[in-house]
Amino acid sequence: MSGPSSAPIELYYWPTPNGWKVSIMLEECGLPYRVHSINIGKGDQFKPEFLAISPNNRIPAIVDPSGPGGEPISIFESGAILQYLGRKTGRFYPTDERKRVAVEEWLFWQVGGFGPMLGQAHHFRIYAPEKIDYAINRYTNEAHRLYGVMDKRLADHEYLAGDYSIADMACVGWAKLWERQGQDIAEFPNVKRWLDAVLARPAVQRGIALNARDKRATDLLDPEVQKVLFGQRARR
Ligand SMILES: N[C@@H](CCC(=O)N[C@@H](CS)C(=O)NCC(=O)O)C(=O)O
Repeated sequence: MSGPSSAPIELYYWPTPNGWKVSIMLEECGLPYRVHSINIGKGDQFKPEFLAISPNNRIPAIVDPSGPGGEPISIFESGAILQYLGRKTGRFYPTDERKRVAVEEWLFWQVGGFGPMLGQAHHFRIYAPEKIDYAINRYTNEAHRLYGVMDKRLADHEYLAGDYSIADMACVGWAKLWERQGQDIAEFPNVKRWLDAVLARPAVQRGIALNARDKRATDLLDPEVQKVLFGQRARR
C-alpha cells in the first residue's frame, strides 16, 4: 500500500471513546486530517451523505482521498480504520505475523467486548431512564471481568500486544472512564500503570482533546438526545 499522502484524510467524528481511537491514531502518525463533526445527539449520523460512508449510522468513519491505487476509499468501523491506517503508514501495526496476530487479538477483544460491554455499563448505570438492577449488575460485573483479563495480560506485557499499538489506542478512551463503569482502578494495578503511560502520550492527549467542547454540548441525560440515540429501529 502507498505511503502516507499529503492530501488530508477526512475524519467523520464526534468526541467519544470510539471517535478518539481514530483521532489518536491520526495524531500518533502525524497524518494530515480534516474533521467533519457528526453531532450524534442531534441526528447527523442519519443524514444520507454520512450513511453513504457509514451505513451503520455510527462514528467514526474516514475517507482517504489517496487510498489504494491512488483512488479515494471510505471506511467505517473503528477497528477497520485503525488497521487500514496501520497498513498505510507501517506504524503501530507490525508486519511480523506473530506480532500482528497479538495486535489483532487485543484489537478484536476491544471492538467485540471491552467497548460494547463498557458501553452497556455506561448506559444502564448512568443514562437509562429506568434503573434496572439486573442490567446494572450484569454489565458492571462483565466490565469487572474484562478489567481482570486486561490486568493479567498487562502483568507481563508493557502494552496489550507487547509494543504500543493500535490495540492500546482502541482501549484507552474506554478504560479512562472506569469510574462511570462502576470500577475501582486500584483493584487493577497493571491497568492503572498502562493507563497512566498511554494517557501521558502527547498524541493521545491531542486525540482525546479534539473538539472536546462538542462533548460537553451533548448531554446524554437530555430527553431530546435520548430520543435520537436510544430505541433506534431499522429505517427504510
Ligand atoms: N462498532 C463501532 C461502534 C461505533 C459507535 O458505537 N459509535 C457511537 C459513538 S461512540 C455512535 O456513533 N453512535 C451514534 C448512534 O448510536 O446513532 C465502531 O467501533 O466504530
